[in-house]
Amino acid sequence: MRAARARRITRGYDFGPVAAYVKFTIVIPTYNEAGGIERLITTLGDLFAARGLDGEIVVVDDNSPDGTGAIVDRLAATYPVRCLHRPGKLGLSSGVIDGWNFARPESVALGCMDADFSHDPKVLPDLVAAVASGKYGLAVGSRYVKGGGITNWPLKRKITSIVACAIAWPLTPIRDITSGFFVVRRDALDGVALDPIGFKIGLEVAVKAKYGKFVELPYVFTDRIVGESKLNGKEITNYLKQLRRLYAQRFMPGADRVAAVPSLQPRMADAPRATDGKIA
Ligand SMILES: Nc1nc2c(ncn2[C@@H]2O[C@H](COP(=O)(O)OP(=O)(O)OP(=O)(O)O)[C@@H](O)[C@H]2O)c(=O)[nH]1
Ligand SMILES: [Mg+2]
Repeated sequence: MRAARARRITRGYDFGPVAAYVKFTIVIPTYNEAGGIERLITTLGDLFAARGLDGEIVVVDDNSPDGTGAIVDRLAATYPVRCLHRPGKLGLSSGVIDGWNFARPESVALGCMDADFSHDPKVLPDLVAAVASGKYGLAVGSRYVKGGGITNWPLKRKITSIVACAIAWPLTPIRDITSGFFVVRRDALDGVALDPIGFKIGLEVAVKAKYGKFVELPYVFTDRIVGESKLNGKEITNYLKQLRRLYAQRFMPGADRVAAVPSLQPRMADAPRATDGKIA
């Protein structure tokens, strides 16, 4: 098994002013997020301006019936945001992968976060700075290091989250593997077959990408206050399927050939590239 090359930062950290010189793209997948998307884009845009960061925001919207995509298109005139419009609800992980392929070519770091303010925008510059420093190829926003946490979750959901992380431990030493809030070096994804199943794109990246060292930076997860959750029982089943495939690939390479369905494993380089903000 790969040696643990972790650093979990629990006290003050300073990666220097490097982030200002590194171009990055943060992808936000959306489905019916009209209630909060404008506030998130303005918050991120203002944060980038205040910190002198060269960040691009890519929203991947799946033709949300509530008009999320149109709100993003309107904001594109004022903020560093572009919307990739997909024809229907195609899933969170495939949205992030398509968004990374749609990112401007000059971005050398790629990330993702949710649209519902569960992921604290103020932590994003630190994730970028950690990757920009050159010390870490992957920076993960983490609820499960000192200083991180969760507010407003019922005990049942907290236990589900801890169990979901625990059953992935043999695959990766990253503690908060279901976080969904991270930044990775773009070249760490070159030629990597990311499986777009389900909600947990972070697990795919953590297990498959070639990022070298990683770091977990604390953030406090806040439950959404607007819009509705898209997490359902099917996504929990998808997570178990994803884990089964990853375990097979890691520990039974022969079984991998049987389990791997080519159409489910687009390479970054092979995935469709949209140039005009639309994927057919
Ligand atoms: N493009 C796209 N985005 C999606 C899809 N499913 C979920 N999302 C987005 O992915 C992000 C995470 O979804 P959430 O519904 O917040 O899931 P969650 O955070 O696990 O659940 P809650 O804690 O209840 O919010 C949000 O920005 C959603 O709008 C999808 O099929 N397509
Ligand atoms: Mg959410």
